[in-house]
Amino acid sequence: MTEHVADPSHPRYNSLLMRHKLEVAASKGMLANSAMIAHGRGEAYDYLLGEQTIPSAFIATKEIAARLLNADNPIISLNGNAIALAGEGFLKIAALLNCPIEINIFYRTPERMNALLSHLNGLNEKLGLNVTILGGKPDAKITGLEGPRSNCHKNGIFDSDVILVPLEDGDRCEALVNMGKDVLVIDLNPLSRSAKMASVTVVDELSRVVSNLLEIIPSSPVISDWDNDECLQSALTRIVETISKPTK
Ligand code: PTJ
Repeated sequence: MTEHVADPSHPRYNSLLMRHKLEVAASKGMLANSAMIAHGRGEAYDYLLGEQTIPSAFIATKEIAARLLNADNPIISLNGNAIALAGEGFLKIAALLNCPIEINIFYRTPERMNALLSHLNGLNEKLGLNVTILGGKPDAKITGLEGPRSNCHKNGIFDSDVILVPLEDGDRCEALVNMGKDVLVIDLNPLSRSAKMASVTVVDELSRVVSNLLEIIPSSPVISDWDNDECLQSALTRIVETISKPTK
């Protein structure tokens, strides 16, 4: 990144860097018009969580790593925001898991798909990886969903048994669960429909989750007896604690 964003000593440096990544991605036509609004909602929750990985989110990240490692056909489904914020990291995770990435966006246009495919393919080449990137030629539909957001690849999302979906929309999450898949969601909002519908929800900022996954996956974690409601409750408890702390 050549353009000066802010001094790394700035207290909100990470937040400014992420916003800048989204601005750059928007200028390349990669993002939905409402991408910044979605990000802003995430920032608000992140503020309330202390802008850090809370212990329950770290445990949830271990659980998703274990489930992805244990899957027969794991897949990572990425949208515009996820690719803009952490495209490189997701490619490295896919390489570790030896699984494909499928670009699957809510606001699907051929122009956005081309911009996202060429961005991820460029990163794949730059990193010297050989991750299969799907999404360009969908030949199947997510059962029970209408419109372009149901388009998917038969040898990708459709046939997967375990799917990692950062920033998923509630309807699609529900449809994927109804297809019998193990649906692993990353969402800063513990109250969202996706967070509540998922098999495992990591309530954490997706770039932090990516860094954590890159550390955790090589340690081969094992699947636990998972209680997702308890995990969501821990995040809500943390938010309540933040709000009720007296201001200095
Ligand atoms: O690229 P597309 O077409 O698939 O469109 C993507 C957006 C994000 C515009 C679309 O999916 C959307 O409108 O999303 P929502 O319904 O606003 O939901 C976004 C959810 O992600 C919210 O619950 C946010 O709290 C959460 N979120 C936003 N940024 C992050 C995040 N969670 C984790 N990490 C983030 N960086």
